[in-house]
Amino acid sequence: MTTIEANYDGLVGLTHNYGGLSAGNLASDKNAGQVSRPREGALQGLAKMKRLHDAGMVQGVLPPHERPFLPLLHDAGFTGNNAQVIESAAKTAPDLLRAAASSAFMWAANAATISPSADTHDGRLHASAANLVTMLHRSIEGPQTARSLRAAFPDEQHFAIHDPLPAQEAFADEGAANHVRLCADHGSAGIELFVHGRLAGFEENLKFPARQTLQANQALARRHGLNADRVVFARQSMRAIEAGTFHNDVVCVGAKTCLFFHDAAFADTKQTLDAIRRAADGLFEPQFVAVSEDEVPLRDAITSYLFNSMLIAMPGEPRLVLVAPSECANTPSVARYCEKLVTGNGPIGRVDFVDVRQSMRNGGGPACLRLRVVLSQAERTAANPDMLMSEALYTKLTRWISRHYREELAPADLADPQLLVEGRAALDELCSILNLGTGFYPFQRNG
Ligand code: SUG
Repeated sequence: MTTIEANYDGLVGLTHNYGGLSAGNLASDKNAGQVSRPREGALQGLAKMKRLHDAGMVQGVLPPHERPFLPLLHDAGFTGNNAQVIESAAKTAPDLLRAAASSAFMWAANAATISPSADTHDGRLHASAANLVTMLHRSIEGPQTARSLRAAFPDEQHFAIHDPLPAQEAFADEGAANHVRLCADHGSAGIELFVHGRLAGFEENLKFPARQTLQANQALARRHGLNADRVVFARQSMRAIEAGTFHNDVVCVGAKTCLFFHDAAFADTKQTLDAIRRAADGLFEPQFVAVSEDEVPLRDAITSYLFNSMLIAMPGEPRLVLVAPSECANTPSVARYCEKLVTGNGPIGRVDFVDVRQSMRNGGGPACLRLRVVLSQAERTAANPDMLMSEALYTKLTRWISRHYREELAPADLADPQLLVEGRAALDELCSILNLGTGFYPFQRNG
């Protein structure tokens, strides 16, 4: 077995809901207050994982975090028993309760930034859990994400799992959603493109927040021990952010030697592409697939999430496959573009549509739901097998979701203390399905 690229997907959580929590994420804003369908959302995510597993890909599972997250409510001064804390938060601070109840951890592309061992100085795979400090509801994810990653990749001889960067706006970090690795083969040294929306310390007059800083990206490249000549730092265009590109992966995705992006993605496209060519010099010839405003207006790219597709080298397929959200097939400019893409002789040979609509309504496409992890043969052997998809795990998780997840969740349901009780029972059971032990969640350790 050679080096492969695995996908670790976040399981959609039991409290999946439309909280309208993410300014600058147009879908989250548009669907705020709608009734969500957690069970359907979890099954859609699981079906995507199964599809890739069946196609011969290595597929991992990242467990949901505990929600509502009482430590946030305690820190904010709510006291009493669990039911009292939830009920008084619902009455006096409903925004805070929504943040504490968010299932946003499901978007695993934001969980961490990963540098494969072929790129790092010490020959280990480096992963940094993201601090996600820009959005309150996401700023509570980092420590539990680090725990999940340590469970999935326990052997320190092969894996270096870093805690999140300091929780300060100068280091605002949203994980792999702003990171692209290009390479000739997964196992050879590659180049890593880090994209930022702003520079720490400079006030930009932006309509929406830019969530990643250059300083965070520089720190990640340093901690991962990357070769500076093989790293590119590029800035998102202000136009893209203002149009709703809260992460670079809304307008750009890359795989192997191919970078697929919208013309509006980068502040300076020529400079970015030149830097990529220089970084790749001697390793491979980058292939750029740039989509113009005439072909696909930025607005359509953002609403359909064309670029939030998974771009993958599927076993047995000569060209890359774009696993795109089904919304792309229903957006005329994007559907036309996809036709043209596969009939051409470029690096992308097929488009496969998946239904992840429950996630899409909160601004999370197929690529948001997964964290890519390149694994050598030895690393694949060292990865925790209990967190990898199989027929048996798929069956167990399908049953677990059907038994524990609510069919519908309306905003008012977040005030129901029973949701916490149901969630804890479900996560206790999940710990035995995934073999995570008895102290994996804070509530199991502290009550
Ligand atoms: O951070 N949505 C997420 C979507 C993350 C998508 N990830 C990537 N592009 N990689 C976010 O904005 C909405 C939650 C709510 O409104 O209930 C939310 O957090």
